[in-house]
Parts: sequence; C-alpha cells; structure tokens
Amino acid sequence: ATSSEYAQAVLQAAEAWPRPRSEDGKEYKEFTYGTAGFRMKAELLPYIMFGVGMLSANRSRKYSGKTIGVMITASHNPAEDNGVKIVDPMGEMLEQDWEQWATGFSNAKDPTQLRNAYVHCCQQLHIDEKRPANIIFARDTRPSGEKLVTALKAGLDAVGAKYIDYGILTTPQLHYLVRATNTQDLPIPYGEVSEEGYYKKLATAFAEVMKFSKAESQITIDCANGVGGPKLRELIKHLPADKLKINVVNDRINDPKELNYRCGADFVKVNQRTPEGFNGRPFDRCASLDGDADRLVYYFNEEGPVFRLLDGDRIAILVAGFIGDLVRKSGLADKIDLAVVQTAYANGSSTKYIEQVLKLPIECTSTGVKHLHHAAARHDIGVYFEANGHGTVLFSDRAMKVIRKHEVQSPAQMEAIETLRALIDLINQTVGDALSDMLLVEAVLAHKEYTVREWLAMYTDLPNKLAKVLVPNRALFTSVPGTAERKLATPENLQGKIDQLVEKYRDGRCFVRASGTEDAVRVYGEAAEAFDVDDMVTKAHEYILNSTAEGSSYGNK
Ligand code: G16
Repeated sequence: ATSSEYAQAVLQAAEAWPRPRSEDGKEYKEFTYGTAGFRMKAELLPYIMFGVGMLSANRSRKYSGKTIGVMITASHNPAEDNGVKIVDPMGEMLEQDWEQWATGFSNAKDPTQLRNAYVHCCQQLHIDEKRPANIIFARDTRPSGEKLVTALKAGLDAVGAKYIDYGILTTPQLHYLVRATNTQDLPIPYGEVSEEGYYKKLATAFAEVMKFSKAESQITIDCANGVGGPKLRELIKHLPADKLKINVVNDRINDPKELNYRCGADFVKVNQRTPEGFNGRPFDRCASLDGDADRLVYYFNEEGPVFRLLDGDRIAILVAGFIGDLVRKSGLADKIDLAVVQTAYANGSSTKYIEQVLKLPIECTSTGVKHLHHAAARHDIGVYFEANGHGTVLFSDRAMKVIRKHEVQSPAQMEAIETLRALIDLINQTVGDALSDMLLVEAVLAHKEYTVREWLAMYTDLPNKLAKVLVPNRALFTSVPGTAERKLATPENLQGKIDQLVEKYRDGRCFVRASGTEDAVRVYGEAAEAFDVDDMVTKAHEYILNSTAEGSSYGNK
C-alpha cells in the first residue's frame, strides 16, 4: 500500500473509534503520554488505542521493521482503569522524543485531524511506509483489555502493520519478548521467543546462581490478584523446588474488583501495612507484586505486630552491595564501574548508606522507570530502583563482554565470576520485573545467609510518609527542570511555603509533584521523628489544597 492508501484507511477506520466526550457532551481535557504511557478510566481508552496502533507501526517502520511492543495495563491502578505503553526494540520504554507524537494522535479531535496528524508524523520523521511494521502486544487481566485490543488492531490494520497477540502476560514478560524477538538472529540472543522461554531463562539462571548456596528459603507472595498470580505459578513449575518454597496468595484473577484491592505492592508501600487477610507469623518472609508484576516490595511483621517494610531502596542496596562484592572478588574492580540510581522518593538513610557504606556513585532522576533506566545505562553496571519497588540492574555490552571473557586466578574468583555471569541472565534487563527481582533478592539473601531481620538491620529508615492529594487540576503542579522533581515551579509560591515548613523539622525533607499515572498530586515527607513527618505532610497537604482553591493568594492561575 502507498502512503495515501494508509492515510485514507485511517480516515475511514477512525470513524468507529471516536474521541470520547463527557456526559455533558464536552471535549475531554488534553490526554498526555505520562509516567508510564496513557492511563485513565478504561472507557476513555479505545480511541487512544487506535492511535497507539498507528504510532507503534511508524516506530517499527522507523527501525526498518524491528518489533515494537504494546502493553495494555494500568498496573497498580484500580480495576476500572486501564492504560497502554509502547515498548522500544531492546525492550525499553518508548524514546521520550516520540511521546509528543503519541500525545498528538490522542488529541486529534476527529478522523480528519487524526489522518492529518499521521501524515504529518510520517513526513516529519521520514517514515517510509513501504517498510514492514511488526508489533507484538499483550494485556493484563483487566476485563476492559479485550475491547482495547480490538481498537489497537483496528489502528494497526489501517496502516498495514503485522502483529502477534500474546494474550495475557505480565508487563515485563512483554518487554522480554520484544527484546528476545529482535535479538534472535544475533550471536547472543536475549532468550527464546516465547513465554515458556522466559520461564526457562529465569529458572536456569536461578539454579546456576544458587549452586553455590545451601539455603532453603520460604516466602509468601501476594500477587495483588493480578496477572502475576498465574504467571508466578507457571514460573514455580520451572524452579528447583529444594532451594525455594513459594506460597502464592492473592491470585484471584476471576473477580476484577479484587485487583490491587487492599493488597499488592502499592497498597503495602503506601499504607505501610500488610495486605488485608495477611496471616503470616512474626518474621515470615513476604513480598507483594503489583497488578502487572513489575513492582516488588518485601516485608515482615515483628512480634507486636510491628510492620517492617523492605522496599525498593532496600532491594537496591542489597543487590548493589552483592554485585559490588562479586565484581571485587572476581578481580574486576578496576575494570567495571557500578552506580546506583534513585528518585526523590528514596529514603534519605538509603542514600547515605549507598554513599558512605557502599561508597558507590549515586544519581537521582525524575520518577518513572524511563528516567532511571537511561541514567543506569550510562554505567557499566547500573542498579536502579524506585522506592515503590520498580527497578532492575543493567549491564552494558562492554561490562558483559568483560565478565564473559575474564580469566580467573583462583577458585574464589571462579565462584564469583560464575555467579555474576548467571546474574546477567537472571535479571530482566529490559525493565523492572517483580518475578525476576524476587529471584534475585532470594539469591542474594541465600548467598549472604540473611534473614529479613538482618536485611532490615543494614540501616534505619528515616520516618516517612507518602500522601495523595486530590486536586481539580494536577497539571497546575509543575516541577523545576533539573531538580528531579524535588522543587515545584508552579503553583507560584507553593514551593516557598514548603521550604519554610521543612526548616522546622530535624532532617526534614518534603516535596510535591503531580502523578503521571493517577489524577492526583503526591506529597512525600521524611524527618528524624515520626510525629514531625505527620505534622509536616498534613501541613503540606493543606498548602496544596489552598494553592488550588479559588481566590488563593498563592496559587491557581
Ligand atoms: C508507574 C511507573 C513508575 C512510577 C509509578 C508512579 O508504575 O512505571 O516508574 O513510579 O508509575 O508514578 P506517578 O507517581 O507518576 O504516578 P506502575 O507500576 O503503575 O506502572
């Protein structure tokens, strides 16, 4: 087909997927490609999906037909939401320069505007429409996913793309498949191009990493009643049963209302409590996944019960410390650099520990895996985790080559290098992956012979609180560029008020930013004393509400 045929097909097919209007017939506000793609109430999405189909085809054509991924999920959000994100050829998030095109397509008012946007995109980006376009896609367990797939296919068909529907998968499995597909003809493919290949890769690497450890661990995993449940059960079938016993809970995927409801990684992290119905004994090792299994947090109860959280910061430190030791023990310390990437949500104590005890370089980026991933990729080995449990480890091509080729001088070096080599396969390097991260944490705990108590004892968190504030328009809250979202530019004067507030508390830190996945503003606070944190976050909450209230002296424009 030629350019004009595709443009014509878009014009016709888009009629079936009109831009939604609210009940009173008004246009919806601008849609944006946010922290992790588009996210909103599922009924608003079909129209957007159609455009995502067109754009992912362009993305594939731009890469001469390399496979692009589309994942349909709203991850930690409630069941009635859904979302979509585009995955680049090596399994990373869509390049940020292209987000504007996604946003542009999603705001075209009618089929003619959408057609024009498509033609404009092809011209500006020099898309050769004669090239092949290959897409793979998957969705989480949300019932709305099926209709969204139909809309996506309509967009793909209109512009002549080829596609494979992988059905229901975790988000990281789709990322894995994109990279596996695009590397299958290379000397070192990422893995077999199938869901089964994913389990085999992880399980084989886990057995390899564990061959030098005697531990027999037990863990209970809360699957947020999402896609992680059935997929974890599949993974378990491939794992060596003598090394790790996994008790799967909250895997009721047949009742959509249960998804992320009072369980899952976000609930546990935000509320700092165990999932509802939790009946673990003191010091039992537990973990929670989120709705699409890309986040992982650990926790346990002390007698009392006192809840103890082992979040993404703790995972980062455990893993970075372990990998640092392996690099040193294998004799590669002067050949490979290792760094940790965090966001402003990282607890101040974790940052201090990385700097002062691990003595590793550290970077702070804006929220969103896409930001952390890029920063981590600038190092030989980059460990990145958000406090909410989203993260992974990246090994540069150079680092992998050095590790593969290294000739060891002693049995101790041999053990270290073999473990390091197996870790490269155990870790899903495309994106944070709760299942892969869980195996990684289990492997490190086994090697170090750590209990959850010993893991927790590495450092003491500063008391902290994360709150959500519902405001009429979160777009009014913008951050100062280059501050990793630690300072607000607007509403005017709000940052000044927060700065004054923070000064009152010992080791106080507080920042406010608009969520990119929920219609809310987030406020994070930490300080030396828990009652100070409560006081500080409560006041910041009030300031935020006042700043958007009508007639406010320091706010709404
Ligand atoms: C997504 C992103 C994460 C981010 C989280 C919250 O997670 O992938 O990087 O930390 O949203 O973002 P925000 O504070 O902007 O709402 P998930 O697990 O929902 O895909």
